[in-house]
Amino acid sequence: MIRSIVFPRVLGRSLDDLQPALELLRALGFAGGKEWHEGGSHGLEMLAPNGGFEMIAAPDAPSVDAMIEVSDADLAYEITGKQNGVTIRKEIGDTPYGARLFEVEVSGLRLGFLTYAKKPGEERGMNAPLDARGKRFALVVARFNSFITERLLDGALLALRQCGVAPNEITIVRVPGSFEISTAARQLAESRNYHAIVCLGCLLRGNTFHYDVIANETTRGIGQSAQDTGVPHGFGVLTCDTLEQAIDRAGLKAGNKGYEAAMAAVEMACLRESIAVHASETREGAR
Ligand code: DLZ
Repeated sequence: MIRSIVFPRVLGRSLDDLQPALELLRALGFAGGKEWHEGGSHGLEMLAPNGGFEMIAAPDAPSVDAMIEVSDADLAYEITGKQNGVTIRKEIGDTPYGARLFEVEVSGLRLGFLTYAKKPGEERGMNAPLDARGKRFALVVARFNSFITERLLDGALLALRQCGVAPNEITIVRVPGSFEISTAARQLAESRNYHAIVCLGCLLRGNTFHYDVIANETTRGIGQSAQDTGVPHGFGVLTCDTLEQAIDRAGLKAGNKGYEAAMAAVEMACLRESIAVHASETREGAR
């Protein structure tokens, strides 16, 4: 049920209050994680190779000692209700950011439990745990529009870290442009060294026909590599009309597509294993 844990700390009322701590932690090598800015409040995660915490600036801040992500907050709430000595501080409910959340106090410890919005199909059928400990990943990153693709890379690395992938299990390969991604991805997939490949690029529509040709070929090449080798490929190649759209999709308004592509790669790598186990169990059962 437990997915991850974050230690939120309210350090002030405005973003400026966070700057000294942010600068120190960055200087020491903490990586920036998820950020949110909502209704005058701000949250910034700082991640160590294992674990991290979230600094908050808010006029009326929630105060929990730890925020624990679970796979099903409603079920966790039900279980919590049967425990002795637990006071519910906040009833289970929806948050403005699409999560289900409740807060408790137990032995003087104030804990929040939350589940982010469920993906379609998550409740039924075969689900892969997003636990990629011990798995190896290769990331192919286009240098063209590197201003964007390096942000996609940051997002992808964050996702892999959150799924338990060790830094030495990650290989980063840079290629000139999106057109070259599939060639490198295929070679990496054929090496059988990786559980999944994450492809990151950014195609911006210019005034030429070139854009469509490269976009089609890049997509086809990556898809074909995935199908021919059977190795999952996360598709994190942005195809945008404007730079502004690309910026939004590389970490601002529309999330970070690199993060999403890496999460998809993790899920597919885990699912591939689950399907193989299920298939062999089904075969055994049929004997
Ligand atoms: C040539 C080209 C153009 C016009 N635009 C992009 C782009 O928006 N994004 C991208 O990743 N790459 C672009 N490229 C470069 C091609 O992908 C490729 O690297 C070159 O055509 C060399 O083969």
